[in-house]
Amino acid sequence: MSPSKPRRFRRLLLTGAAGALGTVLRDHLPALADVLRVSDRAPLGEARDREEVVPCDLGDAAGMLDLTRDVDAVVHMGGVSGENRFADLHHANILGMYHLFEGCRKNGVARVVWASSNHAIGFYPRTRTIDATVPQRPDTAYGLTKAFGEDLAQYYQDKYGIEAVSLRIGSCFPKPVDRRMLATWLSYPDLVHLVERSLLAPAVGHTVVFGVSANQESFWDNRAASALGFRPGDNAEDYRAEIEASTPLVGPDDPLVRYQGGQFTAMPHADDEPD
Ligand code: NAI
Ligand code: 15L
Repeated sequence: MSPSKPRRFRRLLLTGAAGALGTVLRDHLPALADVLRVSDRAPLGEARDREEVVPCDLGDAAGMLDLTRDVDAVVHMGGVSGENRFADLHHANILGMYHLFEGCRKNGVARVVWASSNHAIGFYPRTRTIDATVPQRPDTAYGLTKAFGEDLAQYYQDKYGIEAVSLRIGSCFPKPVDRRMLATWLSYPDLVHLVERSLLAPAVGHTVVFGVSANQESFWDNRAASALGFRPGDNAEDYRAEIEASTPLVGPDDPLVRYQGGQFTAMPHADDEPD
């Protein structure tokens, strides 16, 4: 984000600001807002210049109502970020999304950009190219909570006019580290660009997009993100030789290569007692 651009928002809220992606966005979102309000239940350190630090648990309805007050838009990265016990997923990803959107409704927040996940559609085979309009096929209880979040965002758009962009993020890491990520990787610079476009694009209604770089290998048709002005600059292909040299080739029935959600499709149910 260029610091020379005029700042578009008076106050932006960033949740999950202590997490991996929140930490990246915390460095860049100040270019867009006079004040960045950062929140998490984990420690966030001292407030930086033009920042407000407001700790909050997503499961705290009253806290979330306060957190969303006097905010123009939200970048919601907070939540349980992988397969987990349903009680924990329910607390952060289901109740948390509900509290967030209720806060936005009651406080008149115009737009929410939030981290859904490819695991909302993880059971599509890799042989099929899908766009963001296909029915959800969650691959885990985690993916199920992301599918719920997308439906919740649609509901609040249809009924209350809150705009939202649901980012079905692939694999957002400094670089791809396995063969699946040659297709699913989202670089940090492309994440920042996608969030910026999702905040600034006009009239998004509720838009679902894939959070993925311009990877040569791909099973996602991301025209919906292009329509927001997203022009990714990175390509996982640059890492192919390194990854193929360092990771084993697996057979065609291995979940890693059979389904878009990879190994998540084969994860045990987190609430089962271990044998
Ligand atoms: P992370 O686990 O590093 O960060 C999540 C943050 O949410 C943490 O700082 C955590 O303290 C906070 N959090 C969890 N439960 C909370 C609660 N009850 N109240 C308040 N804060 C709570 O995850 P990461 O990688 O930064 O991901 C951010 C978002 O993006 C998550 O929602 C994740 O599901 C989603 N995502 C990430 C992908 C990736 O490749 N990193 C891929 C797809 C989706
Ligand atoms: C996700 O949703 C997770 O948050 C992240 O840690 C990765 O596992 C990613 O999906 C992925 O599919 O690679």
